[in-house]
Amino acid sequence: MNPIFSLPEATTHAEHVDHIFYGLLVLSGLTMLVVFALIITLAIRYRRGSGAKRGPLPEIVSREFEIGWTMATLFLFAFLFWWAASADLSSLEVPANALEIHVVAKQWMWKTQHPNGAREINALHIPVDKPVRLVMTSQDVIHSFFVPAFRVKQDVVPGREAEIWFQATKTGVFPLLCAEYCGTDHSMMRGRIIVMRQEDYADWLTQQPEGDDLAHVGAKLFVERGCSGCHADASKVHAPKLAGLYGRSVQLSDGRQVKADDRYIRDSILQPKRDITAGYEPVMPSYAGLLDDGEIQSLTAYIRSQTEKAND
Ligand code: HEC
Ligand SMILES: [Cu+2]
Repeated sequence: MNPIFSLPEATTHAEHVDHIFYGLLVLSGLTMLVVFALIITLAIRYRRGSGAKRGPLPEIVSREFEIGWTMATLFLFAFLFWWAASADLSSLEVPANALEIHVVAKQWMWKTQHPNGAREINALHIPVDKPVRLVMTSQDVIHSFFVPAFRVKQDVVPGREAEIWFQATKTGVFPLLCAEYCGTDHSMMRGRIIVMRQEDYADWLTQQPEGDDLAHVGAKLFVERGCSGCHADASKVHAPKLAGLYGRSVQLSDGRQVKADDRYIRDSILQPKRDITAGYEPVMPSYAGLLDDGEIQSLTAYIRSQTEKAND
């Protein structure tokens, strides 16, 4: 429990953020005390009519003292910068074993999907003491995924994928809010994060209707939207085979090498003319406006699953 605001500290990140917050609070408090103490003593000492000496400053402050205290404050502030930056940077490095959950924001709800396909609306069940990675996108306007107890706030922008991760340290139910004004019912765009014991989460998951997982939905789209017409093994069109693509480095026709990650695949689908794979003609049509973000996530999951199969 955070002693001042009685807001639970429910992730490892929250503890880190709070330490920095209290560190800064104490430091600012001390600075303020020193400043006020000086103002008050000097105001009394040099008040009108007092007998205090007002001649030129005596030369008591040595050069070493000046350099010393300048360096000390410099180091203090460099330390503060490092301390706060390291918390932010570690929140960017997702642990490899993190549970991947997809989140789609829309006016006015949060839709979440677990790796096995189970879906929820305005709710997210997660296991405690396990890193969880959220891959988030918006179907319409900018929303912001805000869980105060986790000290996590991430804008979710249409046309992009945002990623955050956290590791819950306490079981319980914590409010989820949208922190970006997104229209009439913005204030109703709320949900609950339910942190469960790991066994309970596993049980809960088996009780959910299976739902098609992303890769299955993607496999269907791959055929329905005509991708397979060019990319299938049997196709007559000269197009790259996508099995084994995910995570590999791709040689582009302009000589650059890029890694085939989620972003590359997304760009390949929406702006195929931008990065042309070496050895192929730029004949792939753009799917911008034809596929929504959820469909692109599904297609990406499908392409990734093909790679996992190829590697098995
Ligand atoms: C008209 C044939 C055609 C269709 C339809 C097509 N593609 Fe492509 N695709 C290509 C060709 C040719 C390339 C290689 C040239 C390039 O990079 O644009 C390519 C490249 C790609 C790449 C990058 C592959 C690599 O090795 O770097 C991805 C990913 C991809 N397509 C996915 C898709 C998806 C998903 C769909 C369906 C939504 C689709 N394509 C539909 C022809 C097609
Ligand atoms: Cu919103």
